[in-house]
Amino acid sequence: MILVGAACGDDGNTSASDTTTGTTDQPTSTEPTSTTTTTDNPTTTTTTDETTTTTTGEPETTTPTTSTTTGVMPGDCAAPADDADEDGDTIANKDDNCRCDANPNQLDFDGNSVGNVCDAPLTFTIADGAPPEFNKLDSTASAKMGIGCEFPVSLVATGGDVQVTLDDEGTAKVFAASLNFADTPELTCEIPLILTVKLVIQQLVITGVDPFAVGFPFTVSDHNAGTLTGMMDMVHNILVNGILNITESSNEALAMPGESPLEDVPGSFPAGTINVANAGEQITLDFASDDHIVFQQTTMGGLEITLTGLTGKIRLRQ
Ligand SMILES: [Ca+2]
Ligand SMILES: [Ca+2]
Ligand SMILES: [Ca+2]
Repeated sequence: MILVGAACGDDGNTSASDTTTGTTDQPTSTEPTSTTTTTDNPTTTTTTDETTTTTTGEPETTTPTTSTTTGVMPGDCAAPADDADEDGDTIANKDDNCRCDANPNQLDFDGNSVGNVCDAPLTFTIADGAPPEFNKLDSTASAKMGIGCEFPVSLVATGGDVQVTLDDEGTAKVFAASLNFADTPELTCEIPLILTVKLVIQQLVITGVDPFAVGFPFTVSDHNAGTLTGMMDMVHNILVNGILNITESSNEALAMPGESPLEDVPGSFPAGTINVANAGEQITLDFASDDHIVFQQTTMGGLEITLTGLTGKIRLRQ
């Protein structure tokens, strides 16, 4: 859907908030707002859930969005609207909401007259003005060097987006395109008689590797519109990028290097729940795992940092 692309670009711009260096790629977002960040920027009209923006009223009416493209249906299909059945799904081309891909159930979750199978992925971005209890993942980091220590970490999501695809059987798959997190304040823990670890996690970005399935315990017809509530079926892989900045050691001989880049460090999200509400306008990722290992990284000095857990919600909107 075209709305998705536009919204995604705008939110990517604001989401960077205070990061000085362009952390992610997103080259397009530089021109209008540059440094205005998260204030209610008057120029852009994308703040849908604020109060009275012009675009709030039902972004998707029933048919007009696709009516402009007369002959060709989405999905790169040039089959004419005739009585033939191009994809053999028993639905004639003229009635088929996805002419070149078999979708006998004709499911259309977002009601845009294009079948799920032909829809572009639903893209959800970090919700504007989400309350603090959202967009925060609490976790625990540990530092090990023979003996270990632990300290709590609160990761605050500041941007990014997640995509959801639905098929004609009611199966959903979720893909974490990117999730950006604010830098953590300094975290300190002491490994007795060895060193004091002062750690700051900077420019943390989590990216999905593969879409992961979400199971919805309903019938197929329940997937056609409305609210979906499902469960991430299994732990799924992510990639972690960022910087572990270890700022101080109490033992000169074991002083750590100043920075330890995290670059494509394999990690994984714990299984959790997922909610897609209001015909796909909003999605909430709910993580609840106290002991799951998200990622591990060993610094040049041999100090192993482990991030475990992840409990909290990330709420996104389309
Ligand atoms: Ca057909
Ligand atoms: Ca079809
Ligand atoms: Ca659709």
